[in-house]
Amino acid sequence: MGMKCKRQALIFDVDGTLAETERDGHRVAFNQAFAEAGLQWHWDVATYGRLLAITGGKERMLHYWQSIDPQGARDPQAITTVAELHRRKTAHYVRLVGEGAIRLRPGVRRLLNEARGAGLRLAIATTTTPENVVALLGATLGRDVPSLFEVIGAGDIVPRKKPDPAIYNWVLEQMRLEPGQCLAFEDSRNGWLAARGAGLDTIVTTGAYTAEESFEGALAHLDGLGEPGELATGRAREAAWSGVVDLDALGAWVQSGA
Ligand code: XBP
Ligand code: MG
Repeated sequence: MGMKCKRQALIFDVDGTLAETERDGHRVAFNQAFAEAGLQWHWDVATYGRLLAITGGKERMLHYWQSIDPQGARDPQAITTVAELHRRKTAHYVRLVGEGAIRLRPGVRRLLNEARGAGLRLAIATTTTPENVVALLGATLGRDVPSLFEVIGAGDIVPRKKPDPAIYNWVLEQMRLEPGQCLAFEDSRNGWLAARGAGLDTIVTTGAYTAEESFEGALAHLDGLGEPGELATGRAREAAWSGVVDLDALGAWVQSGA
């Protein structure tokens, strides 16, 4: 089991890592919920990029509210308002991904298939709402999501979101695995800090919103997983690297660090 990459399990972030969900998925859904509620709030692409520093949709909305209307955001009703907005936002997001608005990033399906074929265990560790994960994976990978990922750690199941390591610790506990038996896949600094905090080696594949972030000490820091004819580039084990991230590549990186 897992001989090829010398680990037993791969743990994946969702937003930004499996798919570019933020700009055309979450952001659009937030704006639809705001408009529906009669709010003048609108998050353009650049504004949303800055707001991604705050992980979690409810936390992000409350932070934004505090920044534009500190007094209103202090009202005891604010938490309820945010929760209701978030329910609407989740419904919009689930509908959007169900309509096929979001595709998997290149190489994701290939690596998941290879890992499954090699008997590796797979899990999810994400900040987003569980319904969103099921909707996205259902729309992109097909219906049998629970049979592919044995553990899905998501949303409010832990009290503190990334960069806190809680969600990774929870997933490791559920799987009864030590961090050294697993590899994590992330796209953002907040996600990488969470994985690192849990003691996990991490492959970072940056995307539209995270290309400028820094990841010193990550096992690999690439622009994607790559596909034949569409190679990933970046650094692995601090050396320049270009190729397709497969179990052989992962095994070589783990090996050289052992
Ligand atoms: C993802 C997030 C999430 C989504 C919105 O971070 O921060 O908050 O933007 O999802 P990561 P919800 O990829 O590091 O897990 O609105 O469902 O919270
Ligand atoms: Mg992410």
